[in-house]
Amino acid sequence: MMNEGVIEMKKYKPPAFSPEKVNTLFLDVLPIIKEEPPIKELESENVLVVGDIHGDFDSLLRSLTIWKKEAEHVIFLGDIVDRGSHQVEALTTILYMVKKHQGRVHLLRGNHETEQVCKRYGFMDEAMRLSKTLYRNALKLFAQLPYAMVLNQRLFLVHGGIAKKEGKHPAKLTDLYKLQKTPHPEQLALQLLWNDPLDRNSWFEPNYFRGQGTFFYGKAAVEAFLSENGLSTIVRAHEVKKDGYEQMFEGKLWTIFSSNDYYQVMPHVLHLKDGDIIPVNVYDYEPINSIAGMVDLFREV
Ligand SMILES: [Mn+2]
Repeated sequence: MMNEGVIEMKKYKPPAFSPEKVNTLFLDVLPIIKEEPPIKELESENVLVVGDIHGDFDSLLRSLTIWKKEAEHVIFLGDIVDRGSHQVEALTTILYMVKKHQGRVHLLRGNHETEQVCKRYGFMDEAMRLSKTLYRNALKLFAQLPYAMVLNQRLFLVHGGIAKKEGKHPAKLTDLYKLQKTPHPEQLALQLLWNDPLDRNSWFEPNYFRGQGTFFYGKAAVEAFLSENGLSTIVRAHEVKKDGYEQMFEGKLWTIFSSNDYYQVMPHVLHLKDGDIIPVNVYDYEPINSIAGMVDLFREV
């Protein structure tokens, strides 16, 4: 079995959370998220990027610890919920940090932050067990999450990837700035959350693996998108990678995966510092007390 050490090590689990406290937080955070544009912009030379969490509370605490110790900002690329064992707790913890450290903790939308998907892969059941109101408020939050972020006018951060517009060409940033945040994202937004790269010198091809309206994008599409928008690199999540990360197209595209709860892989985060992109194994860090202790705020009494 791979990663034996990982399986034997201590995994941090949250206590039972109070549905009332969680719901109050969701209502507090909604106006903060609502104000954010569909495509966020950020300037910082010291950023931590976290890929899919999928209810892995332990990897989340470690990722937040890395951010606290090493970086100025932390950006979650979505897919916080579904599949794993502590989805409500993971979402609650991130939203608490969004509120407490406003402007330094950023959450983007993944394809699982959508009712159609989260009613099939676990989140609806887990949230409804706590409270129906809580589930409804989570959906309201999901509908207001930004689709992507442009970092330092150079990097494009997004859950799935670039979107096909007309003919073979990718949608430009100017197209994406016009997107509306909505419970059921329109075609271009949906592609940002769902599309996958394909290691070929191609443009776009139908993505039968993900379903109708989604595409694979190849190297030609990536290079066109980057040069047409004056960007250098795409950083995305959405696909499990056995090492926790992978680069493609001579480093022009990175995939990051930060969960160990569902797929037994080594979860990583990416440290974007002074122009470098550095993969960090989350198991190199033990959760610090100020991070591990904050879950008590939501403890059921
Ligand atoms: Mn995904």
